[in-house]
Amino acid sequence: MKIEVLTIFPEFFREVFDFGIIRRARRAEIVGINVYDLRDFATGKHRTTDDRPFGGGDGMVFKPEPIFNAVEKILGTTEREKYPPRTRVVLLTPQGKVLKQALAKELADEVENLVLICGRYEGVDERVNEVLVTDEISIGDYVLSGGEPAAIVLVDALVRLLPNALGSETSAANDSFSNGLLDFPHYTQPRDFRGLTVPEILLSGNHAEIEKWRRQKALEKTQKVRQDLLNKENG
Ligand code: 9D3
Repeated sequence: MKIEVLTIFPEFFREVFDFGIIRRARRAEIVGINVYDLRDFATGKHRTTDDRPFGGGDGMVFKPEPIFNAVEKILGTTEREKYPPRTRVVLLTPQGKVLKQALAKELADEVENLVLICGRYEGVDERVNEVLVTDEISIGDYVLSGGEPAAIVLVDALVRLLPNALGSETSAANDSFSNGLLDFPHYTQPRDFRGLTVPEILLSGNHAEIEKWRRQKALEKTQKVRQDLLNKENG
């Protein structure tokens, strides 16, 4: 998968994509990530990327031109119908569809070229949506200062789902959420840490009973903090 990130804060991304699974996936050429400064695609004397909203109101709006120029440069066209196959242009926005594991899986499976537009200010000129954007995505119901942290979250969720991105020791199939439940509790050495002991069952060697215990704990935890996950429609 190739991922192109459009932002007015390219520095925001420099280090986050250079650690752990993402770093390894880049080195193995499982994913290629490029970050572009939208200002480089702005024209005019001041190369501004934003302006005041028509109709009035607070805040600023991203101008369409730098975003159109960047997409044209990256994809060779600004016509959705002429995008290369398996291309998605995603706008990270509070108005988007909320990211869930199923959407991450869909993108990981279906997309070869992913362009991420990070919004800022009060939003992006609607013509960007009308013409360029194939998907609007939010990462949840809380207010961020911009789309950049959301883009990082999306990239992380996607890259670990790409074939061979995880080491053979781990598997995305074992992840919390893939069975619709939260994870069970984990313990490691020492058996007695400051008088806090490890549940006996985990030391028993009885793998069938351990399995049962873990499933029960996962269910209890999910019931307690994420009742919504137990309703199938929300999976
Ligand atoms: C507080 C301002 N809001 C009402 C006028 C609008 C608003 C605009 C832009 C709120 C947040 C933002 C910046 N956020 C994002 O661009 C964003 C986001 C988010 O805030 N939450 C969850 N997912 C995302 S994806 C992009």
